[in-house]
Amino acid sequence: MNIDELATESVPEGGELPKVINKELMSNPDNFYKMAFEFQQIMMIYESAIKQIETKLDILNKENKVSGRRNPIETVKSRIKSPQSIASKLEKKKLPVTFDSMVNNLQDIAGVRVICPYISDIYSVRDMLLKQPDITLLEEKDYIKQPKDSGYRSLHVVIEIPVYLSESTHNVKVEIQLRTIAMDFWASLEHELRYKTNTKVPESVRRELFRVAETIAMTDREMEEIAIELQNLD
Ligand code: 0O2
Repeated sequence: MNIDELATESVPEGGELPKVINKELMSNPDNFYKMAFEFQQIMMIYESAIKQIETKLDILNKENKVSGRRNPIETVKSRIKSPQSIASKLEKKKLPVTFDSMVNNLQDIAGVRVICPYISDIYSVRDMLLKQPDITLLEEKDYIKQPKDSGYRSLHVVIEIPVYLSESTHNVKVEIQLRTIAMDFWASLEHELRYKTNTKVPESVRRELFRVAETIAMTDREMEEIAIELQNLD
């Protein structure tokens, strides 16, 4: 079966996600190819949504540059959630591991991380994005004002953006995590430490990580105060 034939085939609704090893799928190659093709199509739409957000952020950056203003965005990182992560998140939430289920229940298949120099930049970038008419805010979690028990800080917004294809339009959810360089430093290392540890992280280490997060948060606030002080000298 070639790819054009696959495109015209109707795919059964709510097919199982193609996991890396799935004996049932592997024993039926036609079924496997159909699902792999549908999965690829879905992921292409999520990738397009990410591209649109990246372009918007790039334009905002360029606008600030030509206006001679300080850049509120340090770095932008994007990722599409891997099939394994999608399947394990659905399983963890006791939801069906199907295409419909992942599209309807997961908000972070497309993820964009915006790293900003200062805390106030996070809220400026958020406002600049949400002002745009094709972006709809679905959910906001402010882990800066209310940090997680771990000490984790970031502003999470889930937005919806239309992706226009040749014959259809898809409203796609994208999770945007906005954080400072300091918050990102903590979150990246803490994530790696947890990932590398096979055993449960001891309570003493959790407390230590929390304490470091507090120190980092204080440094963030101090850096912002210094920046404001210098700005006022101009
Ligand atoms: P990955 O690989 O980063 O994508 P939900 O996603 O809404 O179903 P929840 O727990 O309400 O579940 O989501 P939340 O807490 O708003 O966001 C989850 C994401 O935030 C995580 O994604 C991490 O990226 C980040 N995050 C949340 N808490 C912590 C933390 O304590 N430490 C670090 N380093 N990151 C955190 P995933 O899905 O875990 O993984």
